[in-house]
Amino acid sequence: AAPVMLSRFRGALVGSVLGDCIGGEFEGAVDVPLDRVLQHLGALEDETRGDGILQYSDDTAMMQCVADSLLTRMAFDERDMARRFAKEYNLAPGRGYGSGVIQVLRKLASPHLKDVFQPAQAQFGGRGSFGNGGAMRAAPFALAFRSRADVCRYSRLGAMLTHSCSLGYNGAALQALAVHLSLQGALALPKEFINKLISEMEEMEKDETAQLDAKALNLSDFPYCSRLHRVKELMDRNSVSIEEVISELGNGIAALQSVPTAIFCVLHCLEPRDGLPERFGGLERTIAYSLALGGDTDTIACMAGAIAGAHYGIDPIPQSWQKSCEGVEEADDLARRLYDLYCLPQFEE
Ligand code: F2R
Ligand code: MG
Ligand code: MG
Repeated sequence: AAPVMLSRFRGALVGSVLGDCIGGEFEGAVDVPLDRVLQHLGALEDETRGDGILQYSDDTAMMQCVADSLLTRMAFDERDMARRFAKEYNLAPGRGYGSGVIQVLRKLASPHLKDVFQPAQAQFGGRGSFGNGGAMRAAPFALAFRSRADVCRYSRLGAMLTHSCSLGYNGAALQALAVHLSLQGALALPKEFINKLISEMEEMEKDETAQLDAKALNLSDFPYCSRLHRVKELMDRNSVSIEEVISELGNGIAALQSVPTAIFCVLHCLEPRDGLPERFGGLERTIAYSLALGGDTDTIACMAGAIAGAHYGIDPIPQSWQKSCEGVEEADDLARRLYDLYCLPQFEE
């Protein structure tokens, strides 16, 4: 039976934290043999290791800030969200933040700052960041807003607090949309799921700024649509190697090289896959496969974990995995509270 909506909400945020914590082991690795991934996952079942042994990184720290802000303000409030990012960074600066975004977070801490979007706009010589830091924390927007238009609008604005390049904020909107559709059960029809994402991104990438950014970076006119078409092509193939996925979609720290990849991981792992244990459920397969790609594993697994968790719900996620990861209980609590908020009339269209 399809999971109920509350279970999907909990699965989304818990899946996101699991991907971050479990994926952190291989972040930056070039070659990750599947044996090593399975060994790492097998160790999660060792009850003598202690609870919360795998710590979360910037991905979860910022996702918690997004969720806390939406819950407290019961709306998108850019000043509140920016303040929470800055405070969280100040409290725990060692969570593995991107080297550029640190400058933004320091500026956001200033009580004299008038425009909270300005520090992000000054990044990279005024071009803004195209990193995946906006996308990695985007899932709560899909849990707070019912309409697709609001999910897009607010996930983009939330990302713009640190990522002013359109590749950065459009990547965040794509991730939030994927979680939104997954919550609605859209992954039951994978082809329609990817087609919906493509048509939404076509609208977003028509924008003049998006076209100019793509040109400045020597990319095709509709960079996300083009990657999503590649996802579709890979889905149609009987067998796909890890090397092909990396060369077609990427596994890097840029949003363009990681958000479509995370979406592919979820789609590819809807079915059992060679090399992955038969006892694994869909979310376990998705996280295992994300790790085997190497590169930005914590973030790709975090984004894939959120989309997959929204599809499968909380119930099939192994307790041993949940117990091994720091921040799972907090994520579960945030998801329950976001569900209550989602059910309120003022969040309806
Ligand atoms: N930072 C990391 N991992 C590095 C190692 C961490 C290690 N564990 C440790 O503790 O030492 N991971 C986290 O960063 C990613 C999200 O980054 P975010 O928030 O997008 O940051 P930033 O700095 O804005 O962008 C990341 C890098 O992308 C390049 N870049 C972005 N825009 C650019 C532009 N316009 N021109 C040129 N380069 C650009 C830069 O190299 C940035 O530093 C996640 O993986 C998260 O897990
Ligand atoms: Mg990280
Ligand atoms: Mg990362």
